[in-house]
Amino acid sequence: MSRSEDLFERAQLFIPGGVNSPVRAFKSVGGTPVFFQSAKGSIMTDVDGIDYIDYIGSWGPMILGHCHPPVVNALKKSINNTTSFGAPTEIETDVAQLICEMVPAVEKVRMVNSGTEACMSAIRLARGYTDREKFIKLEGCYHGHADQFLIKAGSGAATFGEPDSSGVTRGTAKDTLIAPYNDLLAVKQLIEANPNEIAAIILEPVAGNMGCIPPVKGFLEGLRVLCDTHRIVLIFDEVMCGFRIAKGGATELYGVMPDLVAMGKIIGGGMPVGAFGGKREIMAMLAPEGPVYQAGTLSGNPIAMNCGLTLLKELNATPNIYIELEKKGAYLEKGIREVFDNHELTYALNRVGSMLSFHMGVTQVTNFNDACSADSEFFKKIFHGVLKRGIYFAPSAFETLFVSITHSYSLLDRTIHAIDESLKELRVF
Ligand code: KE4
Repeated sequence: MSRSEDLFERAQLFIPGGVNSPVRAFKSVGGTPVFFQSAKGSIMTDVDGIDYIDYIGSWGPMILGHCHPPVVNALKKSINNTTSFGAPTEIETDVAQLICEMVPAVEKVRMVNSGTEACMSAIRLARGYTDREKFIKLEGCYHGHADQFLIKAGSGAATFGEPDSSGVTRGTAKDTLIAPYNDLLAVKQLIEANPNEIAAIILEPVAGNMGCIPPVKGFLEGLRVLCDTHRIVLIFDEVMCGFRIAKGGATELYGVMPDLVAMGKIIGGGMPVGAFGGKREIMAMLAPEGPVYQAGTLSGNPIAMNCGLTLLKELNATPNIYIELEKKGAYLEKGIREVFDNHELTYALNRVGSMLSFHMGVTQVTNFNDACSADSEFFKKIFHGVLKRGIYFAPSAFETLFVSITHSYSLLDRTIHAIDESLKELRVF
């Protein structure tokens, strides 16, 4: 028995499902989750001392690789002052100012401790600003585990949402309206069916939680027009794609300005950090300035801020990082396409910069339904085929692969080769 199997058995005695976040449990791919003990750059080492090329990167934060030396040094230095004051510090303003400089839509920003907190606070703020209760979510986008996001559409896009998790009340679900991703007409119909009742539209401008799905041409622009026409707050959830697809995120890449942006992951570099920010007049509604309450004991934690400031400063000062990420993402995409084509497979591969995913058995994935119709059984076989060859993909067909700046071309070649070898092995049986 491997140490991971041992540790998983023990973990299940004390932690629900043996994990502190469901996706880690390998439920959708089967098998025992790998337990890790260390990581450096793009390599993670499991508890049996086996190395893996890591494409999760802690679900996005490790854009400059694990244990990036400047980040480690910043943490070592800051830990000697305290782990938390629970009082204002200069570094919080340094981080806030840098985010405002980097992200075009952000004029003011509030730090929180997770992407969930960032998204749920942004919705509350939009409701307070517009004095409206409903909001539109795009099917397949994930905004964290706050009740109002754990909703799926009833039959047809015009009905109210239904709870997608037990424990979420119908009272909560009725205010969450759902439309298919990339379907501007469905969003327009929801707005017309709920005149003057919708506070916000929230979406991942580049979806990463149903595999990677970019916005189709005109989709983001169309949402902007609808929000301007109907005084609806447009919220970009950039917890995953922020600071990754471009220094200024989706606004820089697609030229569409949201009213609020939810952020997370990269700004903490692996430490628990989230943030939400946007137009000054909307952010002015937030306590203690305005009537919308939001708080957090560890928000703006100085250790996490040191990590985030060090990372963001480097991203801000080194535009070549994004050129490099694009090149490496394109290299990996090309290699995977060549392997799939050589094996005469049907697949859809989506990529935006260093975020990419592939779905088997389908030719295009532009929304959640497309993603659901893919062959997830085939994905599972590829996942385990590469895992045993030392490549660690996200343990779900509904996630995204992240390339970091530390993925060398030889590691990318090893990844492409592992996929090819896995497919050859599958053909034999
Ligand atoms: P957290 O609360 O997990 O920090 O962030 C929630 C969140 C919000 N918005 C987007 C676009 C996100 O991708 C996430 C979290 N992403 C998942 C990965 N798909 C986190 C992994 C997990 O749940 O363990």
